[in-house]
Parts: sequence; structure tokens; C-alpha cells
Amino acid sequence: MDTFQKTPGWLDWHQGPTRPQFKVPPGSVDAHCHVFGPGNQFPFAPERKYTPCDASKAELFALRDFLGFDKNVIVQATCHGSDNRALVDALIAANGKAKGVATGKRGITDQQLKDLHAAGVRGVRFNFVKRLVDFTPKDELLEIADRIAPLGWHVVIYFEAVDLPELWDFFTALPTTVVVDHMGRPDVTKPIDGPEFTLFQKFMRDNPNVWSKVSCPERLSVTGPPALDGERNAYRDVVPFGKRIVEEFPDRVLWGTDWPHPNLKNHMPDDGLLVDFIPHIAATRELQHKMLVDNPLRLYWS
Ligand code: 0GY
Repeated sequence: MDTFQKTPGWLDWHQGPTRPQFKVPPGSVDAHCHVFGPGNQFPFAPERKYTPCDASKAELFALRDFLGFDKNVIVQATCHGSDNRALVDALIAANGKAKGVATGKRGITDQQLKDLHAAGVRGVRFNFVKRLVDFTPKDELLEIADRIAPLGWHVVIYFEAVDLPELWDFFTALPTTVVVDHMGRPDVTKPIDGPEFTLFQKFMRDNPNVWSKVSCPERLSVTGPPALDGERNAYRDVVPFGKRIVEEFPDRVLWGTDWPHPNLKNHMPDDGLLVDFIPHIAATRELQHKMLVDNPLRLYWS
């Protein structure tokens, strides 16, 4: 029996993914994925906004191998709050094949930072998506950024496109490399050259320390078709957005599955078919190699 009751309507990850047709280059990194619990070993945080299914490190590593990836970057999910124990446990078990992005709170000690570093943590995540977290004051976040900068870590930011103007000054004041989750969640029903996505491109162009994950088409797509039932050309409305960022900033992009895909409401993608999305946004071997191998290795393993 599960220790925790899943949020009603919760979709578990796709069991039995298709083998991708696209062969990722040797040494590829799935640079955005999570572990959840298991809840009986690593309880979910009291302040969480959702309760997921369990998604263990062993299941993550099995998926990594099945899809042909070599390594993972495991991102602390909000359901674990700032309790990074499940993340650290997975990093240690990965035996060098995973790095992590943690959640830090004001008051984290030097020793705690040192221990996280030793386990493989190389970044902290600041989340501005209101349905996922309570508000944290900017001065607290800046204090954390100043503490982690000397360790060579970076800051991962998660926000919705409409909030970029308001967050711009804070983001551009961060003293580290800054990695944006899921291209800043563009509204893909709006024109790619409209004000919103133009601002995001300007954000990357004006700030050479800003990187982007070109991940999560399954969250951004409105017209699909979903990566299900053999569809190897999924989420076509997201392709121009991902392609634009990959081609303009080839040395500052990362890609990840987002397994086990928290909070999806209408469908759960087949992770194998999601891998087949990659060549639609990174069309050449050179672009694929940068996004899947060179960039994540430079950011997380050097
Ligand atoms: C993602 C996206 C989501 C959730 C989280 O930490 C999280 O709970 O990141 C989301 O609900 O959009 O990147 O996994």
C-alpha cells in the first residue's frame, strides 16, 4: 500500500515505453528528470502542492538505459520541498552517472552545501510557478545565489512566459549561470515572433550566462499530436519554438525527458516517442551532440 494518497486524477508515467527510432549520441545526458520518494522512505513535504505516485531511482535508471542515455541530471521536485534526501540518495546510487539540482532555503549551512556538492549537486532551483510553490522573498533567493556561486553552481529558474517582464531585473542580477526550464513556458498559440517569445530570445541574447532547457513539449503543446500510439512527429506546434532556440543558442541548450512528468492532466507521453521529438528541434548531428552531450557535460561534469 502507498504511504501517501495521490492527488485525484494523477497520471502515472507511461509503463513500457516504445524503443526510440532516434539514436541519441553516445554519452547523452537526460538533463531534466525527477525522483519521487518512494514516499515510505522519503516522505513528501508537508507544504507540497501535489502528491505524486512513487518514482524511484531504480526506475529512472532503467529508463535511462532503455532510451540510450548515459547520464541524468535529477532536479529536486517541489513535492519534496527543500528536503533533498531522495535526490541525494539517487545521486549517490548513480555512481557518477547523475548530477543534481537541489532546493535550498535561507539558513542552509556551509556543511550542508558541502555535502550536497559531494553527492553531485551542481545547482539550485528557484521556482516562480504559483501553482507549485509558495512565494519566497527575492532577498532570500539572492542570498542563496550568493552562497552557491563560489561553489561553481548555477541557478535553474522555472517561470511562466507572462511573468518574465516582472522577473527580468531579478534574473539578470543573478551572479551565476542561469538555466531556464522549458524555454520559459511559451504560449505556443501565440506567434513565435510575437512580443512574448521575442522577449525570451532577447533575454538569452542579452545575457550570455542564460541557458535554456528545450524540454517539455508535452506541457506546452496545444494541438499535439501527443507522443502516443506510435506518433514520432509529436507536438508539432512546439517544434518552431524549440528549433529557434536550439539554432540560435546551440551552446546553451539542454534537453530532458521530465520523467516522471509531474502534474500532466490530459495525457502521459510515451518516453520513447518523446525522444523521437529531439531531431525535430535539433536537426543536425552537430546540434544534437551539443545539446545532449557537450553542453550538459560542460555544465555538470567539468
Ligand atoms: C517539471 C514541471 C512541473 C513540476 C515541477 O518540481 C515540480 O514539481 O517541476 C510542473 O508541474 O510544471 O519541470 O517537472
